[in-house]
Amino acid sequence: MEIVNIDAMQAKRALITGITGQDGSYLAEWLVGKGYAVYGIVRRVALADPERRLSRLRNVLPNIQLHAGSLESYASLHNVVEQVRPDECYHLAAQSFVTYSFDDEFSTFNTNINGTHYLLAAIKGVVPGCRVYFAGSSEMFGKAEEVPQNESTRFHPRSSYGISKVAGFHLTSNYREAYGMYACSGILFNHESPRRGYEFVTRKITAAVAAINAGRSQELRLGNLEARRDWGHSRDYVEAMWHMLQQPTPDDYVIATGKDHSVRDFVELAFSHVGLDYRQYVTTDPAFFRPAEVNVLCGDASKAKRAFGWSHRVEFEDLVREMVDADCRALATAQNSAFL
Ligand code: G4F
Repeated sequence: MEIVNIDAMQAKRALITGITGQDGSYLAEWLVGKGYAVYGIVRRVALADPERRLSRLRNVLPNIQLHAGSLESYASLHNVVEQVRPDECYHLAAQSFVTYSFDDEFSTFNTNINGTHYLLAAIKGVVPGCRVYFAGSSEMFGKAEEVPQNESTRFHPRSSYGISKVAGFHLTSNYREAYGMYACSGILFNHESPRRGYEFVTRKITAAVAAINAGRSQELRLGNLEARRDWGHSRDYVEAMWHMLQQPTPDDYVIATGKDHSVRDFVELAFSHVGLDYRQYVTTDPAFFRPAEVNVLCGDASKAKRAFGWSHRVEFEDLVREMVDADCRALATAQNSAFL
Protein backbone atom coordinates (compact mmCIF):
# COMPACT_ATOMS: atom_id res chain seq x y z
CA MET A 1 0.00 0.00 0.00
CA GLU A 2 1.25 3.45 -0.92
CA ILE A 3 1.04 5.89 1.99
CA VAL A 4 0.86 9.54 1.02
CA ASN A 5 2.15 12.20 3.41
CA ILE A 6 -0.65 14.68 3.69
CA ASP A 7 -1.10 18.17 4.88
CA ALA A 8 -4.06 17.66 7.21
CA MET A 9 -5.23 21.24 6.60
CA GLN A 10 -5.54 20.69 2.83
CA ALA A 11 -6.70 17.11 2.69
CA LYS A 12 -10.30 15.92 2.73
CA ARG A 13 -11.21 14.68 6.20
CA ALA A 14 -12.78 11.28 6.66
CA LEU A 15 -14.17 10.02 9.96
CA ILE A 16 -14.64 6.27 10.42
CA THR A 17 -16.65 4.60 13.18
CA GLY A 18 -15.62 0.97 13.63
CA ILE A 19 -12.12 1.75 12.33
CA THR A 20 -10.53 -1.07 14.37
CA GLY A 21 -12.55 -3.78 12.62
CA GLN A 22 -11.97 -5.66 9.39
CA ASP A 23 -13.72 -3.15 7.11
CA GLY A 24 -12.57 -0.09 9.07
CA SER A 25 -8.92 -1.08 8.77
CA TYR A 26 -9.08 -1.74 5.01
CA LEU A 27 -11.06 1.47 4.49
CA ALA A 28 -8.52 3.49 6.50
CA GLU A 29 -5.73 2.11 4.30
CA TRP A 30 -7.69 2.94 1.14
CA LEU A 31 -8.42 6.50 2.27
CA VAL A 32 -4.87 7.18 3.48
CA GLY A 33 -3.68 5.94 0.09
CA LYS A 34 -6.02 8.46 -1.54
CA GLY A 35 -4.53 11.33 0.46
CA TYR A 36 -7.32 11.77 3.02
CA ALA A 37 -6.75 12.90 6.59
CA VAL A 38 -8.28 9.89 8.36
CA TYR A 39 -9.82 10.00 11.83
CA GLY A 40 -11.33 7.12 13.74
CA ILE A 41 -13.69 6.80 16.68
CA VAL A 42 -12.64 4.03 19.06
CA ARG A 43 -13.60 2.95 22.53
CA ARG A 44 -11.41 4.40 25.28
CA VAL A 45 -10.29 0.85 26.25
CA ALA A 46 -8.85 0.38 22.74
CA LEU A 47 -6.54 3.37 23.20
CA ALA A 48 -5.32 1.82 26.45
CA ASP A 49 -4.55 -1.54 24.79
CA PRO A 50 -3.26 -0.71 21.29
CA GLU A 51 -1.22 -3.91 20.85
CA ARG A 52 -4.31 -6.10 20.95
CA ARG A 53 -7.20 -3.84 19.99
CA LEU A 54 -5.56 -1.82 17.23
CA SER A 55 -3.71 -4.72 15.63
CA ARG A 56 -5.58 -4.48 12.32
CA LEU A 57 -4.48 -0.84 12.01
CA ARG A 58 -0.76 -1.58 12.21
CA ASN A 59 -0.18 -0.53 8.55
CA VAL A 60 -1.71 2.91 9.00
CA LEU A 61 -1.46 3.80 12.68
CA PRO A 62 1.15 6.55 12.19
CA ASN A 63 -1.02 8.15 9.47
CA ILE A 64 -4.38 8.34 11.23
CA GLN A 65 -5.79 10.03 14.32
CA LEU A 66 -7.97 8.23 16.83
CA HIS A 67 -10.57 9.79 19.13
CA ALA A 68 -12.29 8.11 22.05
CA GLY A 69 -16.07 7.93 21.71
CA SER A 70 -18.97 5.56 22.10
CA LEU A 71 -22.07 4.83 20.02
CA GLU A 72 -23.99 4.75 23.28
CA SER A 73 -23.25 8.41 23.98
CA TYR A 74 -24.63 11.23 21.83
CA ALA A 75 -22.39 13.71 23.66
CA SER A 76 -19.20 11.80 22.85
CA LEU A 77 -20.10 11.48 19.16
CA HIS A 78 -21.05 15.16 18.94
CA ASN A 79 -17.72 16.04 20.54
CA VAL A 80 -15.68 14.05 18.04
CA VAL A 81 -17.67 15.34 15.05
CA GLU A 82 -17.09 18.90 16.28
CA GLN A 83 -13.33 18.31 16.69
CA VAL A 84 -12.85 16.53 13.35
CA ARG A 85 -15.44 18.39 11.20
CA PRO A 86 -15.34 15.61 8.59
CA ASP A 87 -16.10 15.96 4.88
CA GLU A 88 -17.03 12.28 4.75
CA CYS A 89 -18.17 9.96 7.52
CA TYR A 90 -18.22 6.16 7.23
CA HIS A 91 -20.45 4.64 9.90
CA LEU A 92 -19.29 1.04 10.18
CA ALA A 93 -19.43 0.45 13.94
CA ALA A 94 -22.17 -1.90 15.12
CA GLN A 95 -22.96 -4.98 17.13
CA SER A 96 -22.46 -7.03 13.96
CA PHE A 97 -22.68 -10.64 15.14
CA VAL A 98 -26.11 -12.00 14.20
CA THR A 99 -25.99 -14.87 16.73
CA TYR A 100 -25.33 -12.48 19.60
CA SER A 101 -28.31 -10.37 18.57
CA PHE A 102 -30.57 -13.29 19.57
CA ASP A 103 -28.94 -13.33 23.03
CA ASP A 104 -29.26 -9.59 23.61
CA GLU A 105 -31.78 -7.83 21.41
CA PHE A 106 -31.81 -4.76 23.64
CA SER A 107 -28.11 -3.93 23.43
CA THR A 108 -28.14 -4.69 19.68
CA PHE A 109 -30.94 -2.13 19.20
CA ASN A 110 -29.26 0.39 21.51
CA THR A 111 -25.92 0.23 19.73
CA ASN A 112 -27.12 -0.16 16.16
CA ILE A 113 -30.24 2.02 16.06
CA ASN A 114 -29.52 4.71 18.64
CA GLY A 115 -25.84 4.84 17.68
CA THR A 116 -26.75 5.50 14.04
CA HIS A 117 -29.34 8.07 15.06
CA TYR A 118 -26.91 9.89 17.38
CA LEU A 119 -24.26 10.05 14.67
CA LEU A 120 -26.65 11.33 11.99
CA ALA A 121 -28.05 13.94 14.37
CA ALA A 122 -24.56 15.10 15.40
CA ILE A 123 -23.49 15.45 11.77
CA LYS A 124 -26.68 17.29 10.88
CA GLY A 125 -26.07 19.72 13.74
CA VAL A 126 -22.35 20.33 13.23
CA VAL A 127 -21.41 19.61 9.59
CA PRO A 128 -24.62 19.10 7.57
CA GLY A 129 -22.63 19.12 4.32
CA CYS A 130 -20.66 16.02 5.38
CA ARG A 131 -21.30 12.99 3.18
CA VAL A 132 -22.41 9.97 5.23
CA TYR A 133 -22.08 6.27 4.50
CA PHE A 134 -24.20 3.85 6.54
CA ALA A 135 -23.23 0.18 6.63
CA GLY A 136 -26.46 -1.59 5.75
CA SER A 137 -26.49 -5.35 5.36
CA SER A 138 -27.91 -8.17 3.26
CA GLU A 139 -29.37 -9.42 6.57
CA MET A 140 -32.06 -6.78 5.92
CA PHE A 141 -33.39 -9.06 3.14
CA GLY A 142 -33.47 -12.04 5.50
CA LYS A 143 -36.16 -14.41 4.28
CA ALA A 144 -35.94 -12.94 0.81
CA GLU A 145 -38.74 -13.46 -1.65
CA GLU A 146 -36.41 -13.41 -4.67
CA VAL A 147 -32.90 -14.51 -5.60
CA PRO A 148 -30.74 -12.57 -6.33
CA GLN A 149 -31.64 -9.59 -4.17
CA ASN A 150 -31.32 -6.03 -5.44
CA GLU A 151 -32.15 -2.54 -4.15
CA SER A 152 -35.89 -3.09 -4.81
CA THR A 153 -36.19 -6.42 -2.98
CA ARG A 154 -38.50 -6.22 0.03
CA PHE A 155 -36.85 -6.41 3.45
CA HIS A 156 -37.80 -9.34 5.71
CA PRO A 157 -35.21 -9.37 8.51
CA ARG A 158 -34.91 -12.55 10.63
CA SER A 159 -32.97 -11.28 13.65
CA SER A 160 -32.81 -8.19 15.83
CA TYR A 161 -29.51 -7.48 14.05
CA GLY A 162 -31.36 -7.44 10.70
CA ILE A 163 -34.16 -5.31 12.18
CA SER A 164 -31.62 -2.83 13.57
CA LYS A 165 -30.01 -2.51 10.12
CA VAL A 166 -33.40 -1.92 8.49
CA ALA A 167 -33.99 0.86 11.04
CA GLY A 168 -30.55 2.35 10.32
CA PHE A 169 -31.26 2.18 6.60
CA HIS A 170 -34.55 4.08 7.02
CA LEU A 171 -32.95 6.61 9.38
CA THR A 172 -30.28 7.25 6.75
CA SER A 173 -32.77 7.75 3.90
CA ASN A 174 -34.93 9.93 6.16
CA TYR A 175 -32.00 12.26 6.90
CA ARG A 176 -31.43 12.43 3.15
CA GLU A 177 -35.08 13.16 2.32
CA ALA A 178 -36.03 15.34 5.28
CA TYR A 179 -32.86 17.40 5.73
CA GLY A 180 -31.25 17.21 2.29
CA MET A 181 -28.15 15.48 3.65
CA TYR A 182 -25.87 13.46 1.40
CA ALA A 183 -26.45 10.12 3.11
CA CYS A 184 -26.13 6.67 1.48
CA SER A 185 -26.57 3.08 2.59
CA GLY A 186 -24.41 0.30 1.25
CA ILE A 187 -26.28 -3.01 1.33
CA LEU A 188 -23.22 -5.19 1.62
CA PHE A 189 -23.39 -8.94 1.37
CA ASN A 190 -20.99 -11.07 3.44
CA HIS A 191 -17.40 -9.98 3.05
CA GLU A 192 -14.47 -11.67 4.65
CA SER A 193 -10.66 -11.64 4.83
CA PRO A 194 -7.82 -12.79 7.08
CA ARG A 195 -8.84 -9.85 9.34
CA ARG A 196 -12.33 -11.29 9.95
CA GLY A 197 -13.33 -11.84 13.58
CA TYR A 198 -13.19 -15.45 14.86
CA GLU A 199 -16.91 -15.51 15.74
CA PHE A 200 -17.97 -15.47 12.08
CA VAL A 201 -18.25 -18.80 10.34
CA THR A 202 -15.56 -18.25 7.70
CA ARG A 203 -12.82 -17.34 10.15
CA LYS A 204 -13.96 -19.98 12.61
CA ILE A 205 -13.47 -22.53 9.82
CA THR A 206 -10.11 -21.27 8.52
CA ALA A 207 -8.65 -20.93 12.04
CA ALA A 208 -9.81 -24.49 12.83
CA VAL A 209 -8.32 -25.84 9.59
CA ALA A 210 -4.97 -24.28 10.51
CA ALA A 211 -5.13 -25.71 14.04
CA ILE A 212 -6.13 -29.20 12.85
CA ASN A 213 -3.48 -29.14 10.15
CA ALA A 214 -0.86 -28.24 12.77
CA GLY A 215 -2.03 -31.12 15.01
CA ARG A 216 -3.35 -28.74 17.66
CA SER A 217 -7.01 -29.66 17.36
CA GLN A 218 -9.09 -32.61 16.15
CA GLU A 219 -12.59 -31.27 15.70
CA LEU A 220 -14.67 -28.39 14.37
CA ARG A 221 -18.24 -27.97 15.63
CA LEU A 222 -20.55 -25.94 13.41
CA GLY A 223 -24.23 -25.13 12.99
CA ASN A 224 -26.20 -25.09 9.74
CA LEU A 225 -23.92 -26.28 6.92
CA GLU A 226 -26.59 -25.75 4.26
CA ALA A 227 -27.00 -21.97 4.70
CA ARG A 228 -25.90 -20.17 1.54
CA ARG A 229 -24.11 -16.84 1.45
CA ASP A 230 -22.65 -14.55 -1.20
CA TRP A 231 -19.07 -14.17 0.07
CA GLY A 232 -16.69 -11.50 -1.25
CA HIS A 233 -13.44 -9.92 -0.03
CA SER A 234 -13.62 -6.99 2.39
CA ARG A 235 -10.85 -5.09 0.57
CA ASP A 236 -12.98 -4.98 -2.60
CA TYR A 237 -16.07 -3.92 -0.66
CA VAL A 238 -14.58 -0.90 1.16
CA GLU A 239 -13.71 0.62 -2.22
CA ALA A 240 -17.42 0.53 -3.07
CA MET A 241 -18.16 2.49 0.13
CA TRP A 242 -15.85 5.28 -1.03
CA HIS A 243 -17.31 5.30 -4.55
CA MET A 244 -20.83 5.72 -3.15
CA LEU A 245 -19.80 8.99 -1.51
CA GLN A 246 -18.22 10.34 -4.73
CA GLN A 247 -21.43 10.21 -6.80
CA PRO A 248 -23.28 13.40 -7.88
CA THR A 249 -26.36 12.39 -5.86
CA PRO A 250 -26.71 10.19 -2.79
CA ASP A 251 -28.27 6.75 -3.25
CA ASP A 252 -28.26 3.20 -1.88
CA TYR A 253 -26.41 0.30 -3.49
CA VAL A 254 -26.17 -3.48 -3.20
CA ILE A 255 -22.57 -4.73 -3.11
CA ALA A 256 -22.13 -8.45 -3.78
CA THR A 257 -20.44 -10.98 -6.04
CA GLY A 258 -23.66 -12.44 -7.47
CA LYS A 259 -22.60 -16.01 -6.58
CA ASP A 260 -23.69 -17.96 -3.53
CA HIS A 261 -22.10 -20.98 -1.84
CA SER A 262 -23.08 -23.09 1.16
CA VAL A 263 -21.20 -23.17 4.46
CA ARG A 264 -20.46 -26.80 3.52
CA ASP A 265 -18.80 -25.62 0.25
CA PHE A 266 -16.61 -23.25 2.30
CA VAL A 267 -15.68 -26.02 4.74
CA GLU A 268 -14.92 -28.52 2.01
CA LEU A 269 -12.66 -26.14 0.11
CA ALA A 270 -10.86 -24.90 3.24
CA PHE A 271 -10.01 -28.44 4.42
CA SER A 272 -9.09 -29.70 0.95
CA HIS A 273 -6.72 -26.76 0.51
CA VAL A 274 -4.45 -28.37 3.14
CA GLY A 275 -5.14 -31.89 1.88
CA LEU A 276 -7.73 -32.88 4.51
CA ASP A 277 -11.21 -34.41 4.20
CA TYR A 278 -13.62 -32.24 6.25
CA ARG A 279 -15.93 -35.20 6.95
CA GLN A 280 -13.34 -36.58 9.39
CA TYR A 281 -13.32 -33.43 11.52
CA VAL A 282 -16.57 -31.50 11.21
CA THR A 283 -19.61 -32.23 13.36
CA THR A 284 -22.83 -30.30 13.60
CA ASP A 285 -23.88 -28.99 16.97
CA PRO A 286 -27.41 -27.71 17.70
CA ALA A 287 -25.84 -25.00 19.89
CA PHE A 288 -24.69 -23.19 16.74
CA PHE A 289 -28.07 -23.20 14.95
CA ARG A 290 -30.03 -19.93 15.06
CA PRO A 291 -33.64 -19.59 16.23
CA ALA A 292 -34.44 -18.10 12.80
CA GLU A 293 -32.05 -18.76 9.91
CA VAL A 294 -31.50 -16.86 6.69
CA ASN A 295 -31.21 -19.69 4.19
CA VAL A 296 -29.89 -18.00 1.09
CA LEU A 297 -28.44 -14.58 0.34
CA CYS A 298 -27.15 -13.71 -3.10
CA GLY A 299 -26.86 -10.14 -4.35
CA ASP A 300 -27.21 -8.36 -7.66
CA ALA A 301 -24.71 -5.46 -7.71
CA SER A 302 -25.49 -4.28 -11.23
CA LYS A 303 -26.64 -0.84 -10.05
CA ALA A 304 -23.19 -0.20 -8.49
CA LYS A 305 -21.55 -1.46 -11.65
CA ARG A 306 -23.59 0.94 -13.80
CA ALA A 307 -23.08 3.93 -11.49
CA PHE A 308 -19.38 3.66 -10.70
CA GLY A 309 -18.03 0.59 -12.43
CA TRP A 310 -17.69 -1.50 -9.26
CA SER A 311 -17.47 -5.26 -9.39
CA HIS A 312 -15.72 -7.74 -7.14
CA ARG A 313 -12.18 -8.84 -7.97
CA VAL A 314 -11.55 -11.68 -5.50
CA GLU A 315 -13.41 -14.91 -6.24
CA PHE A 316 -14.77 -17.24 -3.57
CA GLU A 317 -12.08 -19.91 -4.09
CA ASP A 318 -9.24 -17.38 -3.79
CA LEU A 319 -10.82 -15.86 -0.69
CA VAL A 320 -10.99 -19.24 1.06
CA ARG A 321 -7.38 -20.08 0.14
CA GLU A 322 -6.12 -16.67 1.26
CA MET A 323 -7.82 -17.03 4.63
CA VAL A 324 -6.57 -20.59 5.21
CA ASP A 325 -3.01 -19.67 4.17
CA ALA A 326 -3.01 -16.64 6.46
CA ASP A 327 -4.20 -18.69 9.46
CA CYS A 328 -1.64 -21.44 8.77
CA ARG A 329 1.14 -18.83 8.52
CA ALA A 330 0.02 -17.09 11.72
CA LEU A 331 0.01 -20.38 13.61
CA ALA A 332 3.44 -21.36 12.29
CA THR A 333 4.86 -17.98 13.31
CA ALA A 334 3.33 -18.29 16.78
CA GLN A 335 4.69 -21.84 17.10
CA ASN A 336 8.16 -20.78 16.00
CA SER A 337 8.27 -17.83 18.35
CA ALA A 338 7.21 -20.10 21.22
CA PHE A 339 10.49 -21.99 20.73
CA LEU A 340 12.68 -18.87 20.73
O1 G4F B 1 -20.53 -15.87 9.39
P1 G4F B 1 -21.88 -15.63 9.95
O2 G4F B 1 -21.98 -15.49 11.43
O3 G4F B 1 -22.42 -14.36 9.18
P2 G4F B 1 -23.90 -13.78 8.90
O4 G4F B 1 -24.84 -14.19 9.97
O5 G4F B 1 -24.27 -14.14 7.50
O6 G4F B 1 -23.68 -12.21 9.03
C1 G4F B 1 -22.52 -11.56 8.52
O7 G4F B 1 -22.78 -11.03 7.25
C2 G4F B 1 -23.79 -10.00 7.21
C3 G4F B 1 -23.91 -9.53 5.76
O8 G4F B 1 -24.88 -10.31 5.14
C4 G4F B 1 -23.39 -8.86 8.11
F1 G4F B 1 -24.34 -7.89 8.08
C5 G4F B 1 -23.20 -9.39 9.53
O9 G4F B 1 -22.76 -8.33 10.36
C6 G4F B 1 -22.14 -10.47 9.50
O10 G4F B 1 -20.93 -9.89 9.08
O11 G4F B 1 -22.87 -16.81 9.51
C7 G4F B 1 -23.00 -17.22 8.17
C8 G4F B 1 -23.84 -18.49 8.10
C9 G4F B 1 -25.16 -18.42 8.88
O12 G4F B 1 -26.18 -18.96 8.09
C10 G4F B 1 -24.92 -19.32 10.09
O13 G4F B 1 -26.10 -19.96 10.58
O14 G4F B 1 -23.10 -19.54 8.68
C11 G4F B 1 -23.97 -20.32 9.47
N1 G4F B 1 -23.18 -21.05 10.49
C12 G4F B 1 -23.10 -22.40 10.57
N2 G4F B 1 -22.32 -22.74 11.62
C13 G4F B 1 -22.46 -20.50 11.47
C14 G4F B 1 -21.91 -21.58 12.19
N3 G4F B 1 -22.19 -19.22 11.79
C15 G4F B 1 -21.36 -18.98 12.84
N4 G4F B 1 -21.06 -17.68 13.16
N5 G4F B 1 -20.82 -20.00 13.59
C16 G4F B 1 -21.06 -21.31 13.30
O15 G4F B 1 -20.57 -22.22 13.97
